[in-house]
Parts: sequence; structure tokens; C-alpha cells
Amino acid sequence: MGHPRVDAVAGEARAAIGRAASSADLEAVRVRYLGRQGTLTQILRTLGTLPAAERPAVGAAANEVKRELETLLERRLREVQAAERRRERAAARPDLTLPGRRPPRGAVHPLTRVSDEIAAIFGGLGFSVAEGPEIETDWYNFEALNIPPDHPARDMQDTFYLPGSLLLRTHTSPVQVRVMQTQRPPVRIIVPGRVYRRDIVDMTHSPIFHQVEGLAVDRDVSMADLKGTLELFARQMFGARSRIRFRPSFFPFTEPSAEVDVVCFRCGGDGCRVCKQSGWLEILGSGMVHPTVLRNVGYDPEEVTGWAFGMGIERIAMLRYGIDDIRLFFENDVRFLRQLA
Ligand code: 2NL
Repeated sequence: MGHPRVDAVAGEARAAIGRAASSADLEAVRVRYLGRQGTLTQILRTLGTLPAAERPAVGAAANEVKRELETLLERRLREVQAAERRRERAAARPDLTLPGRRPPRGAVHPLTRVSDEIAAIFGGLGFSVAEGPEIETDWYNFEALNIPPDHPARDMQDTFYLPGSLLLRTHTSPVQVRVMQTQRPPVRIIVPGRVYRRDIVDMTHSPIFHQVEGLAVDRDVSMADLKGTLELFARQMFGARSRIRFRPSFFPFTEPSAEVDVVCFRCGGDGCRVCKQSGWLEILGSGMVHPTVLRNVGYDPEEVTGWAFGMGIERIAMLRYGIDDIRLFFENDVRFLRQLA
């Protein structure tokens, strides 16, 4: 194209542009031919050293090649950059053919399991689950339940008091009081939940623990219903052959009151380490709802009667799983939880 030196440079540059595989390669080619020290730039700059007759032809040819190379470089740069973007997108896209990471399998906490199981057994007997606040007033936690002002449970030593005449509930009974206030008999509820007492932590005590209480109020509800219901419960919870016994007891909110034992499931009643040689395990407290409690919630004790019971979920779980230290439930050590899963 007019001049052999210009043609040689043009051919070399076209080939280099064709070979360039990246924007960095293309930049190197541009610098080599069109940069300040570039081959073609040198030719244009040294036109003055050529014989006057050659100058116009070489100058025209070199300028034409310069424009051509600029166009080629620009077109090739667009292609290469598109390819680079495609590669980047492909690298960023997740590989859906990789095998998945298996998340570690979780498990229901033993206290939740025992609580759910108790709720399911009573659910089968027509009871529904009720829940309520953990922060309560003195009236709902004590007064309504016929617990006298001088009762030791009301002591600062035993109850967590909060500012503004509030406290942390020491049992779930205030939930039953709330349900009775808002619902006419018949009432058949089971109330699981967290409760608080100012206890020093040791193997069997924790200031936070869990209870399940039950309540049945209707016309003609008797102590016989309480015995029969708890017998059915014990058979489902501790085995078809398990038996229970009632011992007289006292609670301010029930009259009469009874403590309930189940035959030791470890030794069958012969006496062993678990039952401390007695053959029996204490599982709950119960009784006929005190007439004063019924009156306090607006019920007429001449019209309806009721029974109630309360049990500690930690205690039941410890007996069931042979756990000797209550603190294990709250440490959430996965090695412990996995053993019971
Ligand atoms: C225990 C004893 C008990 C109740 C809880 C109750 C609730 C209302 C009225 C009457 Cl609203 N009673 N609850 C009754 C007897 C015993 O718990 O040793 N719990 C661990």
C-alpha cells in the first residue's frame, strides 16, 4: 500500500491484534505500534528525513494505516472485553452440580420433649394448652390463689420482685386464674411454662425452671376424676404397668391436697438408688381447687368444683432420662443434648 516499510508494520500489527486474547494484550499492541515510541509513530515523526519525493506517499500511507489500526484495536477490544465479562460472570455463578453441604441435624430439647409429651397425653383427654405472662402481679400469683400475705413463698428471699409491684411468676397458676376469669366452666386446660424462684443453684435447684399445671372445672368434678385422670396420665407417661398412690398434703390453693407418687420404674417398687429404697417416686402435687380460689375468679363454688395439679418438668425429665444434675438442661452442651436426641 504505497510503501514497503509501512506495509510491513501494518501486516505485523494486524496479526498482533488478531492474536491478542485480552485487553492487556491489546494495550501492549497499541503501545508497540501507536504509542509515543511506537513503530508507526516513529515513521510519521521521521517523515522529514525522507527524500521529498517519497514524503507525501509514505505520510498518506502511514496515516491511513494508523486510522485502520485504531479501528481494528477498538473493535477487537470490544470483543475481548465481552469475552472477559462472560468469563467473570461464569466464575461468579454458583456451580449447581456441586454436592450440597449437609447442615448438622438439630434436636428438640429434652425439657420441650417432656412438656410436649405431657401436653399430648392431656390433649387426648380433652385438655387444651393455655399460656400467659411470666411477669405477674401479686394478685394473680398469690392473692387469687389464697396464698396468705405472711406465706414464706411471698418472702423477698423466695420470689423475684420487679419494680412497680410486679414479680416473676413462681408457678404457672396465674395463667389458670386468668383463663377462669375470662372463660365460663367447663374448663380443661394444661399450662406449661417457665417459672422463677430465688433458689441457690445446685444439682436439683435452678432459679429458672419449668412446670406443667393442669386444671379441670365443671359441675360435679370430683377427687375421683382427679385420681382417674392422673392414673391414665401415669400409664401413658411411665408405662402401662405403672401405678400411682396419693398421699395427703397441703397447698393453700387446694383442699383437700395430695401428693402423687408413681411406682419406681427402675426397680418396680423393690427399692433402689433412684427411689432411695422407697419403691416410689414423687411426681406431682394436686388437689381440689379451694372454694376461695373459685370465688376469687368469679365462679360459684356451690355450682362448680375443680381439681388441679402441678409438676416440675425438670424433675420428670431427670427421672425419665436418669439425669442427676438439673444444670445440664441449661448448659446446652451439644454432647449432652445429642445423647438424649
Ligand atoms: C407442686 C404442686 C400444685 C396446683 C399446683 C392450682 C392452680 C389453681 C388452683 C388450684 Cl389456678 N391449684 N395448682 C394445685 C396443686 C398443686 O402444684 O408441687 N408443683 C410442682
